[in-house]
Amino acid sequence: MNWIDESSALLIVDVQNDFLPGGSLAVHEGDQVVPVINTLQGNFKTIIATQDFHPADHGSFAANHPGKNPGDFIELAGLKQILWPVHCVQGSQGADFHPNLNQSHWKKIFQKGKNPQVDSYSGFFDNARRGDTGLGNYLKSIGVRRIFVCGLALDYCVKFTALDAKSLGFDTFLITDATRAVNLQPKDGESAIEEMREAGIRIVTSKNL
Ligand code: VGL
Ligand code: ZN
Repeated sequence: MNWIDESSALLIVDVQNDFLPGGSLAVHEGDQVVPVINTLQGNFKTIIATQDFHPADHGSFAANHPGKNPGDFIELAGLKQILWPVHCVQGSQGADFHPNLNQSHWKKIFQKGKNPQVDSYSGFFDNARRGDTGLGNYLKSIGVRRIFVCGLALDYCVKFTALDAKSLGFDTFLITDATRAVNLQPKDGESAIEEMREAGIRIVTSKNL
């Protein structure tokens, strides 16, 4: 109770059309986070969003690797990379935020995944931890110490964003009813929550904030 204080920020991860039902990388029930997040936004002074924003030639797209399919693995930036359907291409409707998501109080949007040579699940760093979006320094510069993470998808971008937030020293919370998992394997969402809990991230619901 009363977890939200003056130093708190709500971080809304990738609530974009391609991750919602009907999108190219649709997350089951992904649209159900929208009303929950809109209600949550009323409790925060600082609201930041991330946006997956790939060039069309991005190396994480199966379509850019002849003979490969979504779900196959390659090596990208020296890392094991799962291949995705084409999604969140810069300037496409799939990269836009859900039309009902209230954007009117957002302080800033941080885009990621713009380098075709490396994927970027976290809103802070690319997967090789070379590129930095500036999100961490920005949050520190405005006095944020506590971060509440929500959005899509729980087992990818939400998880890596929350783990990086924690590793950068922010007091980090995951809001479980404001996120949904891709679940390529049926338990991926549950495992992601367990991994976050073990890293010291607090697991909460929007009802007990
Ligand atoms: C995401 C896969 C590929 C996400 C982004 O937002 O969770 N997942 N790109
Ligand atoms: Zn992506």
